[in-house]
Amino acid sequence: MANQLVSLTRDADVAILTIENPPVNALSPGVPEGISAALDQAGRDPAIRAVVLIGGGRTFIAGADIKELEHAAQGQGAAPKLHALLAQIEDSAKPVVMAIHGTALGGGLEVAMAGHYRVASPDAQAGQPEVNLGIIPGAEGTQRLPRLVGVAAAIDLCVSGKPVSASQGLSMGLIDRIIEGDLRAGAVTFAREMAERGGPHRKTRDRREKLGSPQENAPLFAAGREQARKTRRNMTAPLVAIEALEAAATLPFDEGCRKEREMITACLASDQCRALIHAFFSERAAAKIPDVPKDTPAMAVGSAAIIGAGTMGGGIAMAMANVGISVRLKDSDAVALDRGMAVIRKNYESSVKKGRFSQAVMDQRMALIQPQLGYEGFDSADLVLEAVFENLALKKQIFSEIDKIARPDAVLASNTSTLDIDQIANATARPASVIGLHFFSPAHVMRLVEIVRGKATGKPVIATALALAKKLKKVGVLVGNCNGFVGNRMMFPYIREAQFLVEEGATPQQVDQALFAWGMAMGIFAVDDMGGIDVLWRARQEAKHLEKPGARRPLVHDKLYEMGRLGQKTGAGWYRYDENRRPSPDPEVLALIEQTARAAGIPRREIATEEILERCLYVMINEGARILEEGYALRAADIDTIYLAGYGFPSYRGGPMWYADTVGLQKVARRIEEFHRQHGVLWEPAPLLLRLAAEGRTFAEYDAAREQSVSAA
Ligand code: 3H9
Repeated sequence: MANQLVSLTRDADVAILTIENPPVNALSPGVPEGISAALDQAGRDPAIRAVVLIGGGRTFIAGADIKELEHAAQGQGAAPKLHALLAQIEDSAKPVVMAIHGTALGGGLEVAMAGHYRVASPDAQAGQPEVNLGIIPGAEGTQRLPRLVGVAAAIDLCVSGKPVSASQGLSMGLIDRIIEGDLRAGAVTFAREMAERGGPHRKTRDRREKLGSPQENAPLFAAGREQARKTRRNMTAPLVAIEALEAAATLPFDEGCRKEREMITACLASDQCRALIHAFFSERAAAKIPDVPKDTPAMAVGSAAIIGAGTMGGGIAMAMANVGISVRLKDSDAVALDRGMAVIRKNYESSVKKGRFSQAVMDQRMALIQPQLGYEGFDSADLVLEAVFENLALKKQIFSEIDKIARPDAVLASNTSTLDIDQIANATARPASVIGLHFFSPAHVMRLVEIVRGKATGKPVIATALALAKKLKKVGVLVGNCNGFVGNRMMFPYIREAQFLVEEGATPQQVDQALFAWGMAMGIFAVDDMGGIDVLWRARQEAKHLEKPGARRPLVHDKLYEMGRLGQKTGAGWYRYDENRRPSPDPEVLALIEQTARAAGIPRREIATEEILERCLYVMINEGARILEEGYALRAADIDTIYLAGYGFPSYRGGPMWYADTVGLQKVARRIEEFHRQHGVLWEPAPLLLRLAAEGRTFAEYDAAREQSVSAA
């Protein structure tokens, strides 16, 4: 008998097994058993000649249940066991046709590959995203995939983790037919054709024709390892996946499977896996706001009006146009507007050149962006968004202007990265409509949007912002209104500490190299040069009133600003840049640092990598703990999501707060106390951190306890 998660129906001589495990038909406990029982039943029924396996709802199978994997990774259970099911499917005397719509991911694709045939809707996708969770395809995927698509394509799928479309799948041999129209009916017809054609129906495990020879494969595996090291720096799973694919190409199927099992077991027991699973669930948890339930009415934003055609305004306009939102892009300066539109055009042209989309798509997107000097059409936009530079007085003036023009129900958003959203909101007569939408540069690429909730921001406005982030394929994280919000508030002490380190004897490249090797996408000085020395300088001027009296201040940044060394855009900042924006250390800066330190009486010494890392990371974590306790972030996990999606923090370390948990809060607190003694007031330990450390708890446990108390309330 099938069960509640898998139903068995008939279309004459074809059995249809439908998985009903919303939302994504993960292979949770009961699903493999249900498939197995239904298959058994279909096998025994003489009237049945073929079987179709299909997903109910919006998708085929999105993979193993990641909750189960999480338990296994924490040593609290075993990984899901799918091997017996896969063998049963493959050994079925009646042809089994997998009918794929939505996504066949991870274990979902592995189940599909055990079928004798695969058909798919035109918009279906299939992939092995396990590396994103720090594991490898562990249900024989590394053994069947290269048998179907060849070694090169299998390496690419397993290392990139990116899915392929149905048509790509068709051309690589993963999909046998694309079904236009009704997938279920098409799959039944296909299954009947296969039954009529007669057996034996090919088993993927028996196929070797695409596995290649050791000589052919050696350069492919070498290139794959190179790809893994470049695109998945410091990550273990992609390299292990390649090893498993090597086993597929050289060993008999069963032996390859045995190796794969050992490998996934080791991956599951790794810190990287636990961190990446944390990152997966944290990203999804961010959309859940306790006092803004899912049914809060939200507006579907279809049109936007943006003020400011600079880097941010232009990038946001592209992000909107990319998902079909029409945009009015206003700049009061005609030259700036032309320049902004030229940058947008250039970005799109470069994407067309790289084959990311066609010229026709580019034309459509360009047509959605209407440049203008005035406010015409702003009275009909769903969303009005200000993206001028960080100056509170200017932003307040703009908000008072748009207050007079915008539709009464429009959302009024500021892209401020640090400023007080309440003061901005109070420049209007409708503060409930005002919210911060802090995009990150380049806004059409970076996934993070900090959604800043002011005192008066209405719940429907928050729901609209969250829905908009999802529509833009970005990660929206709700934060409170404090200087720098969450991301930049933690970034300020981080960059400040890095500067203290160079004043004390390190060099910018030594600091950057330590951070990069540890896993950061970029060193902090390189980030400052990219963002613009003037941008940080301006943010500091706006936040001068928040400086602690008597606290040490970095000394070199102001000098770089005064010298006009504004970073990449002027060819020089902390580094010197060539015409291709490649950085090199600049003796002038090193001399400036030394001279400044000497004049200020700061003794210089050798600084070890460990100290660089501890001071840069722990100062950030300490601020994160403060933010959490003050309620400006809802969860430690939200802080992690912000750092992973917007600040180049290595995903396999789970985010700053998760990383602190893995180091151990007692150790982190002890070091912060030591730094406090050595360096003074800026290192004052956050009370929450001290408390958790004393209680032997973690930030993750703190989140879980808060979640429980919220759901109990
Ligand atoms: C694997 O298969 C291992 C095997 O090789 C070996 C085993 C031995 N499990 O993302 P969404 C939840 S590894 C459990 O917002 P979308 C998600 O948490 C797995 N839950 O929707 C969320 O819950 P909530 C390989 C899952 O439409 C809800 O579904 N597979 C799973 O934007 C909606 O998710 C993957 O890595 C899961 N597998 O995107 C695929 N998937 O509403 C991971 C989703 O409570 N999943 N949930 O917050 C995805 O990439 C996206 O979720 C997907 C849908 C593209 C499917």
